[in-house]
Amino acid sequence: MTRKAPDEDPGDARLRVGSPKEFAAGLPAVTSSLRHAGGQMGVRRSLLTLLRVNQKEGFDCPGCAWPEPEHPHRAEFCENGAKAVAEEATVRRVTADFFAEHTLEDLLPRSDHWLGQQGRLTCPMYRPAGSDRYRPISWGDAFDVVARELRALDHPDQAAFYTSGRASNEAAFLYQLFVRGFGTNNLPDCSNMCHESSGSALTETIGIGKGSVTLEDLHEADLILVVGQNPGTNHPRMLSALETAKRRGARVVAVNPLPEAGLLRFKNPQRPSGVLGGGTRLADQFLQIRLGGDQALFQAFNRLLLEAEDEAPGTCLDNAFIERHTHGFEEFAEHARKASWDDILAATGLPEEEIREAFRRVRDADKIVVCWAMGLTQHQHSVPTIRDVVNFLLLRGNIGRPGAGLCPVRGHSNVQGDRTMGIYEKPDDAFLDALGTEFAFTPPRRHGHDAVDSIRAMRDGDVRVFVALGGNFVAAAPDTDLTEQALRRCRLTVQISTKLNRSHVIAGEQALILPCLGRTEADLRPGGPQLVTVEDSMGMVHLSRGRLAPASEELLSEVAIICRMARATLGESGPQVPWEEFESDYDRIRDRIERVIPGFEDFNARVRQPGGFALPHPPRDERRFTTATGLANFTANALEYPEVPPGRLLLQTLRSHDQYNTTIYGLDDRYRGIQQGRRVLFLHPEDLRERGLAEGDMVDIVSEFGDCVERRAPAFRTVAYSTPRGCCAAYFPETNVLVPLDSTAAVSNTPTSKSVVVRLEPTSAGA
Ligand SMILES: Nc1nc2c(c(=O)[nH]1)N[C@H]1C(S)=C(S)[C@@H](COP(=O)(O)OP(=O)(O)OC[C@H]3O[C@@H](n4cnc5c(=O)[nH]c(N)nc54)[C@H](O)[C@@H]3O)O[C@H]1N2
Ligand SMILES: Nc1nc2c(c(=O)[nH]1)N[C@H]1C(S)=C(S)[C@@H](COP(=O)(O)OP(=O)(O)OC[C@H]3O[C@@H](n4cnc5c(=O)[nH]c(N)nc54)[C@H](O)[C@@H]3O)O[C@H]1N2
Ligand SMILES: [Mo]
Repeated sequence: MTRKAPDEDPGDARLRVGSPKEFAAGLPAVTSSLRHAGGQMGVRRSLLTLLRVNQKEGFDCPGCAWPEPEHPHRAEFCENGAKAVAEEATVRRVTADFFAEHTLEDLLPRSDHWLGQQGRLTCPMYRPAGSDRYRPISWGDAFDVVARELRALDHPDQAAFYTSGRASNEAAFLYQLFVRGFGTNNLPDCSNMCHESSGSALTETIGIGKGSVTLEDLHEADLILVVGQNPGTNHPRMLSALETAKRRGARVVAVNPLPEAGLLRFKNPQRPSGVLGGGTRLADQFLQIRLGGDQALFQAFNRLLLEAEDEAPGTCLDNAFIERHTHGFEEFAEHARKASWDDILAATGLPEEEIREAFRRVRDADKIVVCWAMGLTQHQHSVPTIRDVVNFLLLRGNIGRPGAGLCPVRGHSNVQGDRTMGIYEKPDDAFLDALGTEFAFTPPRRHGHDAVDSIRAMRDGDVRVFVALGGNFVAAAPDTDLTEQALRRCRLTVQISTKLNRSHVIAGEQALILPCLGRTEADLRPGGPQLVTVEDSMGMVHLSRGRLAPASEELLSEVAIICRMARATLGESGPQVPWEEFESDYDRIRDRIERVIPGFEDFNARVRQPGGFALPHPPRDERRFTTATGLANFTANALEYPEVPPGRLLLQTLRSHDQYNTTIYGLDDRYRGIQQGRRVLFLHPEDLRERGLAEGDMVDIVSEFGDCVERRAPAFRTVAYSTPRGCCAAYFPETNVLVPLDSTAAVSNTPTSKSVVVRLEPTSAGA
């Protein structure tokens, strides 16, 4: 299958390539955020809105899930957050007139950037079967369409209900209650494509699928490993935490195929010296690892730790911890001692001396934190890789101790909270029992479809109705052509959204757009202004309250949409739920969350305390491990790394500095030196030369998966870049067309977006 480049990639003709930056943030970031915000909202509205981000009386930043410091600066936002806020608080509007003017056919070739730039959705819209465009529909009629189609299914498992990680705890809780009341566990979410590998590995080994550190732990660490993560772009506020840790003497080691700007040096825009001075050097060592080489690196560390202990018993490992709190050490150790240096060097592509130097830092450190994101989670062997990270920390008792632990850095601002609320296709019995008891119904037990399985089920005609609470499923999912066909086969697709995106354009036979309030907006109900809650990456739950006037009078909150959809669909049947009461007073929802989900005792009162409250985390709080063995599990994992046939490259699909997932803010990637274009392929200069290519040549990227399907992303401009030989990079979602649906991580079923085997072909003229 070949995908044409969209007509509408405005700047690519104007693409400019400069040199990459060594430091992140500082003055350019501040001016860039204000310029972007000013363009979307005007200067006055920008300043008033941005000043409320992450303040006590304000809203939770929709940018990412990084936690707030205890005493936020007056302006606790970063470039990333400022852009996310501006994108939502924009004054541009998509009205019914817009849809009257544009058929779906018209919208199809538009780029994601163009679609997003049209502004906020303002009224419910319906595309009836056979029509070429959306037309306005009343809310009541829209809910009747949903109810009619859901009830017409032969079985509740013929519907799937997606969630993106911005939904509040309250919306997420009611959504899964509605879905289970309807009778299915088909609750795929963005996490399936994101940190699912972390959740899988951590649940098996430490008994809870969440990281084990607080912000304070990071500040107190002796050594922080930042692995497979680009915080300068994706979690800029994390750089402040790294800076604090460094000021207190911590060392930082960055492990990444790319020398990402923020990892090397940081200028803190919230400190005068940061804006003007040379900034703080962040990474003490940079390991430029091959894609997918991280399991080998941690196996090397583990072997070296065991050898150091053999040489001087009692000096390296935390034997008391191992004895008392862990299971499986002997078997693990026997396996780990056999890790072969040949394999380690081949997999990592690193000189042995660099690994040994990093190991010396490990040895010298008492308290170690490992932070990671998509560079670890989106490979075939991601789950064993993260298990080996756990082994590494267990060896020295670095879990459940101040200044040390596991830090999977989450993406969407409430993705962790949504999971806590039960957005999960494989719920456990304890949760379902509590939910069923509280609402007097029998929840379905059969596990449901995750994101990849939902696509397969739609493709095969087994899922006929697709509902999305936020997100942009068609653009975020792998194998774009196949996913598009799958969605088009549905009887009905429903998108609950703030902004126009591709998932509105690639729709089922019938389609609904249900526009909702965003985080920044006041949610005024007859009972007064409503607050919602979210959980950050470190398990802190806190309030979020929007203040802006809604983008349109017709918008409903996510909570209201779910309550009305549930009432229309379920009628008097199913769970006993006071949907109307919930819709008018969110405190009542929180009362029930408290009764169903452990850790939310006295929810309404505690969440109103400054800073909110921390959810319990047994390994962190009391070194208690609720695994099958009742202990933290060491695991023996065979070493894996991607195999690349001769002449082929391994492609990672990543984010530019000017996007939020599928939302494209602009066409620059400042830190990597790219301006005015996104169809670029970063690769090693030798890999260019070997193919007889020069920098700037146009190539098609062709993915090779051995299933006879041609997956081609045409017309990318080559950029010579600092990356290991054989490892290249290009932006998501333009390259999702290359990620095969069946190429997923073992156990977690996460698409392997960071290791796609590709070949390059010269772009033929006229393509
Ligand atoms: N501005 C902005 N902020 C965001 C987002 C956004 O799109 N824009 N998205 C949010 C979301 S949902 C998420 S999940 C996070 C994502 O945050 P990240 O995980 O930082 O995002 P990616 O751009 O996918 O970057 C992956 C990083 O891992 C490196 N990497 C890739 N493969 C490997 C590997 O095999 N080994 C190692 N060691 N490194 C590797 C890449 O070079 C890159 O630096 O950010 C969140 N925050
Ligand atoms: N190739 C490749 N694919 C990837 C990745 C990758 O690294 N490479 N990363 C994966 C990851 S980590 C993730 S998390 C997924 C992201 O997948 P998604 O979460 O599905 O995608 P987003 O682009 O974040 O969704 C943006 C849309 O959400 C809607 N929205 C924004 N705010 C709100 C709100 O408050 N309420 C509602 N109801 N809607 C809102 C807007 O309409 C907007 O267009 O993509 C995955 N896909
Ligand atoms: Mo994510």
